Formats: sequence, C-alpha cells, structure tokens
Amino acid sequence: MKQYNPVEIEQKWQKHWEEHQTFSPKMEADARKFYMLTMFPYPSGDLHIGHWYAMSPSDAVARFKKMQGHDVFFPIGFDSFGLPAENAAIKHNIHPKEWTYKNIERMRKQLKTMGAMFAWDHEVITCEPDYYKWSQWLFLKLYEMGLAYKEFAPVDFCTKCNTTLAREQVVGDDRICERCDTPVIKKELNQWKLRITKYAEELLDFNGLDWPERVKSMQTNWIGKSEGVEFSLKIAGPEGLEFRVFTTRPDTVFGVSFCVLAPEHPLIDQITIPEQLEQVRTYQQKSLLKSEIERTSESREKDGVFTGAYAINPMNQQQVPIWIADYVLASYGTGAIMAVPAHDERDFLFAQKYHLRTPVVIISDSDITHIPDSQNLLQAMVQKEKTIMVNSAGFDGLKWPESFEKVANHMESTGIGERKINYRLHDWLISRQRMWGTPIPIIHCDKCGDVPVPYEKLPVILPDDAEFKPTGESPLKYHYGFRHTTCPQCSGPAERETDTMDTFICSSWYQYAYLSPYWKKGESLSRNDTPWNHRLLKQWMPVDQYTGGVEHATMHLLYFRFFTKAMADMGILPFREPAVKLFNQGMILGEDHEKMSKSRGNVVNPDDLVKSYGTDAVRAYLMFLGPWDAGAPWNPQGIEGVARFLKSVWSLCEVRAQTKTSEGHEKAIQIRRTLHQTIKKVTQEYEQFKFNTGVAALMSMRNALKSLADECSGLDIFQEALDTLLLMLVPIAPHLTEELWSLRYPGHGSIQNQAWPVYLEEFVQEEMITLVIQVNGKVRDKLEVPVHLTNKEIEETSLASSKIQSLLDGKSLIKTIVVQNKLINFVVR
Ligand code: ANZ
Ligand code: ZN
Repeated sequence: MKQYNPVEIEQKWQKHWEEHQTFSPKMEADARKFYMLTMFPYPSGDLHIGHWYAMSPSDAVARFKKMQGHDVFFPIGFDSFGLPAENAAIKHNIHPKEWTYKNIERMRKQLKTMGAMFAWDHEVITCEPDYYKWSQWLFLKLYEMGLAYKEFAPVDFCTKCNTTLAREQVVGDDRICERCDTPVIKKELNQWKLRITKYAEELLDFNGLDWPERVKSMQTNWIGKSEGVEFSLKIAGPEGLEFRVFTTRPDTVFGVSFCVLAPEHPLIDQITIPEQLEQVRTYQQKSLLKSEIERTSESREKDGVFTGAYAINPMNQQQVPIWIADYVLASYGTGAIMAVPAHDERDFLFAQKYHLRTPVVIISDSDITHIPDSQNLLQAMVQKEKTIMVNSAGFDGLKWPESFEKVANHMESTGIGERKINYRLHDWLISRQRMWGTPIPIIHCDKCGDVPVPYEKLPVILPDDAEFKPTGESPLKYHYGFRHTTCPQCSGPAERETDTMDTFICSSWYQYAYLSPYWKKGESLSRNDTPWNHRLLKQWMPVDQYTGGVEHATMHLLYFRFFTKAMADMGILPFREPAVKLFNQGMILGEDHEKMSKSRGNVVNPDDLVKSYGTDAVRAYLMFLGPWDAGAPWNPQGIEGVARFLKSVWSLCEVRAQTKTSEGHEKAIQIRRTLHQTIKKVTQEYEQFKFNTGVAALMSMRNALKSLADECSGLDIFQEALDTLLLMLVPIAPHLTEELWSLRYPGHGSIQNQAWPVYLEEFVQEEMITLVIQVNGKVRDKLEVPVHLTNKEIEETSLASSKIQSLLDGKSLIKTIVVQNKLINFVVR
C-alpha cells in the first residue's frame, strides 16, 4: 500500500467532490431535510484559525447528519459590506469593492482547503446588487408597516475630523477618535431607525428554542424589561410646568428627598434659576462627552448641579429640590427620576455628597423596633429584605409586593400616575454615514417629503465611482449623479438619501437568501414578491442548527430574530423564529493562553498548518483539543499527536488479513463489544457536539484494534470494526477516510454516502464475572466486574472497595497476584 500523503489525497478528493457534486443537497420535498448554518465570514482577507475553529466542527455536524440519512444543506457566503473595506480603501487608495472582491476570492480558495461540504452553488455575497436589492425591498416593507422611521438621534462625532464615527472608531474609556485622539462628542442627526422595540415582549419569549442559556439571558438583560409606575411632578412656582418620572419602587415614594433630571432634559432651560445657569450649562457640556457606560458606571463618583427649582411630591405635597446629574440617562424611562437616597444606592451616594436629606421609609421585619439612622444606611440597604413601608401616611405596614400594588393602585385611581412597563432595548439605529453599504431606498422631495423608491425601481445601485475618502459627511452626498434624482411622486427635482444601512441588516435575513440565491436576478421587483423561492423556503426553513460566536448574542442574534418576526408580519414567512437550535463555539487562544493577535505574535496560520500536516489533521486537532463550546489554547505538540493518530489509522488498514481465524474466537466477542460500545459513545458525543471525547473514543478503538491486529485481522468482525472506525471518522477526517475507503472498496462509491453505523444494546453490555478479593489469601470481598479487565483495572477496582481499603490501611503492600477473570490477592505486611 502507498504512503499516507495527506496533501496529495486531500487535493484529489476536494476536486473529486466538487466535480461529482457529492454534497449538493437534493432539496426534494420529501427529504429528511437538515439545514445547518454557520455564521458567514466577513471577507477581511485572510481565513484565520478562528474561522477554522467555528467552521470545521460545523462541517462535522453536517457530515454526521448526512450519514444519518438527512438531506443536508450547509451553505456559505460573505458578509461583505462594512467599515474595514472602507478603511482599507482609504489607507491603500483602492476602491472598497475591489478590495472586498479580491479578499473574497482569496478566502473562497482558503475555505475550499477546509474540505467542508459547503453548498457552493448557493453562495451569497451581500454587496452584490442582486442581494442588496432585497434588503432594500425589505426596508420598503418595513417602512410601509411603520417599522422604519426617521428621527433625530445622537451620533458620535469627532470635531477635528469633522465626521461621524462608527462605534468601533471611538476608542478607550475616554472615548477619543481613533484617527486623531480628539474626545468624541454626541451630535444630533436625522437618522433611520427600525422599531425593534415593538417586538420587545415577543423577543423575551424563547419557547421552543433550544438556545444556550447564556445567550437567552444576555438577550433578556439586553431587552431589560422592568415594571413600575410613571407619574408627573409639578414644578413649585410657575404654572403648568411638570415632568414625568419612572420608578420601579412606588412603595418608596414617601422617601423622595430630591429629583434628578438627565442633563439633556428639555425642561432644564425653563426651570433653572438665573444664579445657577452658568454651572448648569458647564455641567451639560461636560456630560455630552461621556458615554452611557461611563455615566452609569458604579465605581464612578456621582456628581451633579442644583437647578434652583423645586418639585412637588404628589403623594405628600412636599417640595423637593431638582438637580441635574448624568447618572440619569436621557434615553431611559422618562429621563428623570424621583430620588430615594435611603433605598437606592446611587441616590444615597449623591445625597451624601451634597448633604441632602435621607428619610427612611422602608424597613425589614427585624428592624420593626428600631429604624436605622442614615449612618448605617448603606450597610442596611444591601441587606435585601427591606420590605415594610413606614413613615408613609396611610400605607404604613404594607409589605412588598403588596406595597407596590397598593401604592400603584392609589396613584392610578387618583390620577397621579399609571403602571408602566419599560424596556432598556432601543429602536435599532440603522443609518450609517458611510459609503460601503446598502443605499437606503428613500428620496427626499421638498414638496412631498420622504418618498420611498418604488419597488419596480429597485435596486438603488451603489455607484462604483463614489469618492470614499473622508469628507466629514456621507460620501454619497458628494456623488452628483447618485444624489440628484427626480421625485417618484411629483417628478420634481429631488435628492436621494445618502446614508447607507447598518451591515447587520444584510445578515438579518441571509439564511433565507441562501435557499435561492439572488432570487429574481436582474428582474424588476414588485410589492407582492417574496425575496426567495417560496416553495424551497417552506420545505427548508427554519434553520435546524445554527452555530457561531457568543459575541453576537445581543446584536446579530437579536436582529436575526426580529427580522423573522417582522417578515412573518409582512405575511412572507409562515413562522416567527429563524433557528431552532443554536450552539456557541468557544474561542481558540494562542499558545500563551492569550487571545491571538498579530501584536502578541501568537497567531497560528491555518494555511501553513494545512501545508505541513494536511487539512484532516488540522480539523481533527481543532476538534480534539477540548470541548467545542469551551475553546482552548493552541498546542503545537497536540497537532503532532493527532497527525500520528491519523497515520496510525492508515497503517492499521494496511495490515492484510492474516490466516482465516474461526468466528467463534473469544476475541471476536471482545471486538464486537468494543465496536458497539464505540458506536454508542461516538454517536452520543457527536449528537452533543462533544467532538473531543468522540475523537478520544475513536483513538482508543484504534488502539484496541491495533493490539489485536496480528491475531485477529482475519476475522470478519475485525474488518467490520475497521470499516466502522473509518465511517465514524468521516466527519472529522473526510479526506483520509475517503481515500482508505476507495482503497478497500474500489468502485463502491464515496464513503460520504454511507450510512452512519448503528449499535445494538445487547452487544454493548459487558459480560460480568464475580471477582474474589483476598488479602493475604483470605477472602475479604466480592465484586461484580466486567470480564476481560486488565490486571491494572482489576487492581484499581479492588482498591476502591472500602472494606479492602480499611484492611490495607497502615500496612505495606508487598505483592499483588491477579488471576484473570477470577481473583486478586493482596499480600501485605
Ligand atoms: C425610585 C427608586 C427607589 C428606584 C429605590 C429604585 C430603587 P430598572 O430596574 O433598570 O428599570 N431610573 C429610572 N429612570 C432612570 C434613568 N433614566 N436613568 C437612571 N436611572 C433611572 O431601574 C428603574 C429604576 O432606576 C427606577 O426606580 C429609578 O429609580 C431609576 F429604592 O425610582 B427608582
Ligand atoms: Zn415630490
């Protein structure tokens, strides 16, 4: 037999599979479909080991499912709009499109070396007009439904570069511009948003989804539902002025000793007294520079400024001072709070700093006899069971949660306020002042206002010759031909929207696009179309298994769900969740256990590894190095070991069948047991994506076969076991197993089309014997153990017996005698 030459056979089989379309799904109506989706890559220019770590185990899942009899669809594409292309363009003076397509070409080649069963004939590239015309179509639908709207919203802005910045261009805690280090400010711009908040409640419902708990709780926290009461406080003095506050603790309303408005609150201008105006203005300026995270950070000292005005607590008519402070966010609730320093830590710290009153209105059961003074308050506050209302007029003695209900009822019946549910989730701001993205299909007309581009006129093509160098505004503004157009309604002169869409839009529906890529390519669209072949969609959706990084938990994975719900409401989808199951792979780290990065010099390059070890070894090692969801550091010795294992499988197949041994051979039963046990184990492990333990089981099966090869290779069961070992190795090392299969069974077709092996429980069971345990020749214990344990296993099992342990305690073991399948005798002194 030939030498194992991974690189040679891998190239051969990759070509063969492509030519024979081995992995093209049949996509027939009756097929047992399995839609396997892995998050598509951004074409950054280089396929790194992280991509391999995300994708090759996904490929193993796909292959495993295929062998289990499913028609598997495992598509791939490129998420190809976005900022890095624009930055590279600016830096190297090359058009983002050119840069992107060059990278795609390179990465497609690299991806092919992975030998994955990607359905390449379904590839989608999101910057293709035939792709993004459907993103535009979807935008128009959302607009019709009132789910897309325009509003003034703050953006990060660099005053020196005179440009808006993307989130990732604002760096560090002091939030400076990535290019010039100038502190970034917030600036109000008229921008497009999608009303994801309309789905907040539904997005909290994960019923029927098999998603990791971690992702579900991250999404839940991100959506941040809270139930409380909203009510108004009148300003003392001027007639008619008032502001609203939101509180989750109406039971503390008698403890309000001041109120706080966010520095952006519109009322500030009207209520601030002249003596305080300068201080207030300075403070407002200062807080504009801060991020939300910074403003609400627990460790930061809370500060603020007094406006000079007072508010009236509607429950007891008390007048309390109104402050402004940036720990109150303009974007949450009403942008104003009632402060209860005795029972809220932030308010407490603020009150301490400015010597404001701290009346106690809630106590715990144990406090009944003495009410804590404000010195011990902070300490007391952290003790959670602060439940009973005191110093609260007619409400004294009420206990949480009844206290919430009673106060809320009172406020509602007297017209003071209403119950209110708030979400932390904001609507999704999708306008980007960027060139390399999907144009927003809206036209501004002086007469008609915002007019959607008619469906028939899609796509709005992104011009190839737009200036991409930074100018301070959306680059498309400076493209005369793009910007100037006529109004679809009145035919008068009009201007196109020059902002582009957030690239997360492209990835919010790509799983549907894969089924019928570039649907209606080159054709004109209509309002009643669907962006896909509806027959295929009904057969193939939803996604059965989605895999990708947990870093996408609160952005992509939320948008992905939101889009599906909105599309269901458009009437173009018959379901409301895009993916039934989700799995998050871990991260592969450098040898030094740090995140891989060029600057640390700990990056491993998959292309080099493939050249020296072959694809199968790289794949197998990535799957062997630890649980897939945990990730692990790279280990150069590890891949050597795995490469040796693959080689040893090769040489095991080289062993020619020796003399024909009789089938009744006692070893035959042993081999059969190992075989069935391994099938059971590996099947279970693969089902749960535990490839590391799956591979380990295959390794020990290989060892077992190796040790029996000389004696037993003539047994049919031995050859069956060897075949099965290969079958179970297909998802891990598809090329090696294909080659060995073709050598063993020339002309019998691809191993990829073979069925997954099944085990029989009766063959899995160990034959048991009664093991007698003696100490100095006297029988001391008896144990039921599997037959054919090694001497070492027998010794270990016996030593685990507590009876034996106590007999051996304090003695020294001189000798151990084992009679296989019968007894063990410990000789001690
Ligand atoms: C009085 C009070 C007393 C509060 C108490 C809490 C404890 P969640 O649960 O996150 O919704 N709050 C309301 N709007 C705010 C804003 N724009 N910026 C900062 N804080 C704001 O938080 C609701 C609570 O956070 C509200 O209930 C309010 O403080 C504060 F013992 O009102 B509470
Ligand atoms: Zn018009």
